[in-house]
Amino acid sequence: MRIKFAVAGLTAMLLAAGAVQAQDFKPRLVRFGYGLVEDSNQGRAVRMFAKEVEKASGGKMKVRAIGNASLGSDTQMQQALIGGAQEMMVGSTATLVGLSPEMAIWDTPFLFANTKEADAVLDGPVGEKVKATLEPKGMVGLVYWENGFRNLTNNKRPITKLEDLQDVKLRVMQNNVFLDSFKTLGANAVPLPFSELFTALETKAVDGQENPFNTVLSSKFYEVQKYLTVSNHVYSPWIVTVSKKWWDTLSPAEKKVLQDAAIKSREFERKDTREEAAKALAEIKTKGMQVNELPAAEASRMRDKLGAVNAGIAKSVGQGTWDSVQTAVKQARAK
Ligand code: TF8
Repeated sequence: MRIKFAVAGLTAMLLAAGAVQAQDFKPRLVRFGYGLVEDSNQGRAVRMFAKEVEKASGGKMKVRAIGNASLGSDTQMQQALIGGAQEMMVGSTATLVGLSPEMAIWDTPFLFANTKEADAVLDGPVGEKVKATLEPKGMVGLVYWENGFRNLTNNKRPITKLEDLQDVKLRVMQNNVFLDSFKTLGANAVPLPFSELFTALETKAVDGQENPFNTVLSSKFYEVQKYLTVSNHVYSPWIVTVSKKWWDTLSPAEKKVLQDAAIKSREFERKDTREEAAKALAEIKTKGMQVNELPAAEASRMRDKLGAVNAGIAKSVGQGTWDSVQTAVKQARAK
């Protein structure tokens, strides 16, 4: 009995050693950039990924996590990945729409009702198909992480009805769907990179912004914003991407380490983000923000108004993708 276990143990050890064959791994430095602060759900997940890669490659692949947009805004980092000057990043799918129009599908207002639907669609065949559109553009998409349901904050007034958005100077992501959506709703929408947002709010260059609770906390928007409206108007994914130029130089074993670690990081990140989001509202209140819920009737008025925006999204992503996402959402909803 004991011998049998010992032999099994030895075999397992040899297999594990075989998996990390020295010749399969070159010493690699992976510069992994992200936009939020280190003490955020994004930062925690990048560090978890880094540890996992280092462990699985027997210390050969080192991931340097570089937060705070120190390597640039999302769009600047994308260009660095395409050019091969940076290896990896994570950022909003919304900032990729200029490169890959199909990514606009995730900006559809009120597309997902909950995270169960989001996970099923993003991790399913349509999510994969949209992710694959990045490759010909010079980036390899590994996994989607959760940024989360977006909510409005501003300094002008609590948003209790559609009309309250009138003339609110609202920062939006650099993306036409967001720009059109908020213009359609009557706000004065201003596209800005996230890295400039805090200062824009502080100097009152803009009145408000929209992001998940987690980011309102980690980026300390409560210091410069008075009202928060729980609107859940869109679910925002993050996407982990790799420079295609660099990816093509990796061995199959090195690629597998990154892919496996990415999947582990996705599970970690979503759990961590959801736990934080669940506690966030109470904390936001203790930080002094005035919180209100957008009444369901007002959310549906907004939704109706945004019908024209949806038609534009369908056009830019292609009717086929639009339809398969709608079907996938329905299937996830029925489960
Ligand atoms: C935004 C996004 C950002 C992310 C982050 C920088 O509002 O939600 O939080 O893109 O990766 O710009």
